[in-house]
Amino acid sequence: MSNVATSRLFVVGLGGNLGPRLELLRRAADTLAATPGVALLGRSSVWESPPVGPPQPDYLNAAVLLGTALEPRELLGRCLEVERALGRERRPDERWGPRTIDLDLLWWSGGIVAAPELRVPHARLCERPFALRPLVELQPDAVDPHTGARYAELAAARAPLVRVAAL
Ligand code: A4P
Ligand code: MG
Repeated sequence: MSNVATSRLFVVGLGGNLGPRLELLRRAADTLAATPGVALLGRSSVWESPPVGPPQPDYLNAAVLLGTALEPRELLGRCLEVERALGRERRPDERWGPRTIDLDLLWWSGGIVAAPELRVPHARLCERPFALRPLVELQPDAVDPHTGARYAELAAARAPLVRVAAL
């Protein structure tokens, strides 16, 4: 049994559409789980969907449930490190472009974070089945702190995604 302090729960979304997609999602989950002070409490399924945004390859998406005493900004910093370690390259001129790996803080147990560099829940969570679906596998009763809407209901109202694997 881990003795990591897990006073905060986070759901981190994983997505990618370049390279060995499934392997990269699994490596991202394992690398996050190896972070000192972070306990991996759950893994969602892996879901495939067409891209939202410019034409590009289809995405795989998943999520992990983490318990930690880290602050949201500290965990965001760790996510950016893991993205870099797995070969993420950012092109400043291109929004929603293809990527090997994208890690987003989708939701946490502490309510709303609204800073220029970090918004939690993720700003586009409610519109995105590929983020909602894995989130509700891990936190079926979670609600949007802005509106009180249940994420499970928002996910159910969207077209179903294709489940391709366990994470
Ligand atoms: N940032 C602010 N809030 C957060 C948060 N909650 N989690 C800031 C993570 N980062 C957050 O992110 C830019 C900056 O956002 C970060 O440095 C952080 O300070 P980024 O990863 O460089 O940019 P991005 O991911 O391209 O931007 P964005 O707007 O977050 O993209 P999305 O919304 O993640 O969309 N289609 C499918 N089917 N599946 C996908 O996963 N993903 C995208 C990217 C587009 N289409 C997709 C998918
Ligand atoms: Mg991102």
